[in-house]
Amino acid sequence: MALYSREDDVAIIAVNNPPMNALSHHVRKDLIKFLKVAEADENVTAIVLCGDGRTFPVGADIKEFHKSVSALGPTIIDIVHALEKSSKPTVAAIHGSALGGGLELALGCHYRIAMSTSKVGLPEVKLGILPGAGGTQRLPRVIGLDNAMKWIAYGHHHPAGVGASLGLIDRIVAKGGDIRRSAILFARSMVGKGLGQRRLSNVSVPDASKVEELMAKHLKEVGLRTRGALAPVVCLQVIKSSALLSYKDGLESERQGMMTLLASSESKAQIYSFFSERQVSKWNAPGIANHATAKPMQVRSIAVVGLGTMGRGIAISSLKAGKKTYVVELNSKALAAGVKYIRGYIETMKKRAQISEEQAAAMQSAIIPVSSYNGIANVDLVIEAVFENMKIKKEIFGKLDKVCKPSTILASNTSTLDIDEIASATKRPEKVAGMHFFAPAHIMLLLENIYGRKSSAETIATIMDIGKQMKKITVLVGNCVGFVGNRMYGYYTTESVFILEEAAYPEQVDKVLTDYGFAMGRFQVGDLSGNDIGYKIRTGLGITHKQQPAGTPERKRGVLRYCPLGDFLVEKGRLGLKVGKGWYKYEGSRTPIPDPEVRKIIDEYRTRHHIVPRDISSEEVLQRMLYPLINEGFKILEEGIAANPWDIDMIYQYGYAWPRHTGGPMYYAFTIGLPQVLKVIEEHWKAAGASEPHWQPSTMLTWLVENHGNPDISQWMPLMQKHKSKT
Ligand code: 3H9
Repeated sequence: MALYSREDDVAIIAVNNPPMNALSHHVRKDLIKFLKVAEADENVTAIVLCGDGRTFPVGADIKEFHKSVSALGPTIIDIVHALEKSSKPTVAAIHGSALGGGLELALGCHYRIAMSTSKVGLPEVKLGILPGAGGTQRLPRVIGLDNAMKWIAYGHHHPAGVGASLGLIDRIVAKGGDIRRSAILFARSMVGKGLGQRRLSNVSVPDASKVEELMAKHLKEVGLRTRGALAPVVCLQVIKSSALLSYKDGLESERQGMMTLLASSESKAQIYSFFSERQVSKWNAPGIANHATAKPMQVRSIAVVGLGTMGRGIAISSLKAGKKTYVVELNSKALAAGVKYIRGYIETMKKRAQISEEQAAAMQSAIIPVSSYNGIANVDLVIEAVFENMKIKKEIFGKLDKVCKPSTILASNTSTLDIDEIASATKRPEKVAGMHFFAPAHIMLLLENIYGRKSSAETIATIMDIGKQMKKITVLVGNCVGFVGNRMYGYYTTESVFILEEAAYPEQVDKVLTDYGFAMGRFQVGDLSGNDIGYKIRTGLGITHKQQPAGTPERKRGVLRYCPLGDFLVEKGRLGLKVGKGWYKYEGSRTPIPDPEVRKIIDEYRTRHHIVPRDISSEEVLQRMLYPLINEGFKILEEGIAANPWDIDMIYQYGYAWPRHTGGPMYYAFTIGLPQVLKVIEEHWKAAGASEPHWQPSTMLTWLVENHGNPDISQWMPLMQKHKSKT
């Protein structure tokens, strides 16, 4: 709802719809009603619009999208026009955030004043839509076309001060000031001053003459950054109308753009992503604990064991979260190098104004270098980040268990190894868990937390809480080889080399993936992270080409199909970007260049095995890359390793750069339709049989299709649970 009050001659209309003052249908009804009251009241000379509680409205109610209620009048644009039309000065008093429809309301007001700490922006593009309450036509009239294109096509939130420098905010109220009081005084001071030029629909776009040049510039930039997404492009096209058409016609173009985008699968995927991102914090470890019942332990200090690339990034994340951070290396040279890197990184953040001088100083003084495990006996949480070797990890956990106080939680940053086995090296398995960071750990937003069979509720709640304090998208999963992310990714890489064998070169596969929306294709990613990583894992499994006794068929490992092309590459020293050659060659930059030598390796291999390369469609490449991963995702859900499909999708968006506008692997499967996905998986399974188990259809996927067709993604788990409880 909204609240109406009077302070002498000034009417105050306050949106009161916790937690974020979204402009739900009932709020919109109140706003129109109270604007009429204020307009009709002779004793009112000016009107202040504000938000109660945490914030100014942060936009339309996203929960109403794709439901009929969002279209129910009055709409936000009706309120924008009522505010603009008012004969009395209307003033938006902004605190917290004025975003989306919230900022559009403020753009309807004649004046805007804001707390210095507040943020403003039109982030609709991140929901796959555009500012649909006049924002595309009104913002360029205030801050110019160039700035409006940037703001709207990227959807960033901007400090109010930046808004003030562009003329969007008329007055800034310093931190600690009273925004409502300031707005009342400001509104009163504007009474009697003409409102003509304050009504944005009367104003023209200042840099309209540069429209074509600016369009070309922004289309190019947007194309590079938001690969394959429709909304940024439609946003730019609609903003262009503000320079070329009348306000009224521009609004019509905005309306049409909005209809197109709302109907797109992209907006549905983005809105799903918005809520999924928030849903993952409502974690559940069935039979152990959930977010609502478990209490985290207070963590004041964290020790990071191992200062390689991962350890350094984890230590920086810990320092950023304000923790006293013990950095541990037994070798003094490695310790010095790690500490030097971390200290240097903090200074760089300070230079780039990413942190203040005080924050930098606090972070520097919170670093405690340690060269023995005894030095971390009293820390609250240890995160081990040495290399991926079970024997070494168990040794370290055994030692940590002996020296650390009984309440210390011991976590491993393993990306694949069995957490229960690591925990078995200690006498405190209830205090052991996995915290799988993604490289570089201080930049990547994903944290995949793993609970073991014996992890306690408090341990799980604590690692989830630490993830939140580190400002990570923190997803809780169960224990299995590779957990969720890497277990699924394994089949993505397996299938990619089978495609090379049969039909394509690396650059052809990668192009299909980047056209789909990935920032990089699978082979470019391999080169970037180092092809030796996968080779080491395969060596651990005893399956590389070199390890086989003479006479072993090159394309088989036991009953399983195998492709040794990745082994050949590493054995020829093509480790990836770090040595200037891998699946591609690199000539002094990170740009991958298709390499005739790689083609030669593939061609010779094909000839040896009498494989005649065939034409392969982009559709087939995409299906073969993504469907095994999706199939494995269903197996993961079936086993309860992930509690919900959106947990998997968030892992993929934030850990593996899955394009957000398609939602993630599980949501993408829903968009395609589960029956269609299953059909393709079954065809491959029929053709490949037991030699390619990643094509064996998941029981859950099959059951859902046979019994429910393509049920809404929110229903997958409830339907399965119902089914399981009956059987
Ligand atoms: C729009 O305005 C379209 C218009 O152009 C015109 C249309 C015609 N609606 O994020 P938090 C919920 S599109 C419904 O955890 P924070 C959120 O789900 C909109 N619910 O807090 C969560 O619920 P729960 C354009 C919303 O402090 C709770 O509030 N605006 C909305 O980390 C707390 O949220 C945007 O895209 C909403 N609009 O971050 C801004 N917003 O507790 C969307 C939040 O059940 N909002 N909720 O999980 C945000 O980006 C963040 O909420 C914000 C605060 C940065 C403001």
